[in-house]
Amino acid sequence: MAVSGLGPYDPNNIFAKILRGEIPCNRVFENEHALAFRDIAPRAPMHILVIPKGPYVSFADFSQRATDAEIVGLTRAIGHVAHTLGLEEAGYRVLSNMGQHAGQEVPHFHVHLFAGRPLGEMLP
Ligand code: IU
Repeated sequence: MAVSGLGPYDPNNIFAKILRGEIPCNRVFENEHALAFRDIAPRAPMHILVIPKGPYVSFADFSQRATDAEIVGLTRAIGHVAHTLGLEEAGYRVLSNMGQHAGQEVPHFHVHLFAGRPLGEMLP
């Protein structure tokens, strides 16, 4: 599926390689449908990426093609990471860049989880 200039799913994108174990990541959680790992260039004290294990380019692609189980699996993974890392009391931000105008760089759907400092009113 081609959306917002991202093109069809590229099985050689960096997150696909992480999922196949070809490139290491700093893993924090994994379930049947999702993997969570620390962002390589953190923009907050806690900056974690949560990605589906399936081949989805973006949020648009994921929301249209993923199964209910995959959507639940990814959502629960985000909540589980935030809960187990103790982020709920001070708060955190969940964000996904979709396509060119949002600045999505990696063409495998991912959700950012930011925490560990006041994040301000604007997005990071
Ligand atoms: P974006 O929403 O597509 O802009 O976010 C991509 C993120 O992936 C960005 O925060 C990068 O620092 C991060 N990242 C990573 O964690 N590991 C990598 O090997 C690469 C990018 I390339």
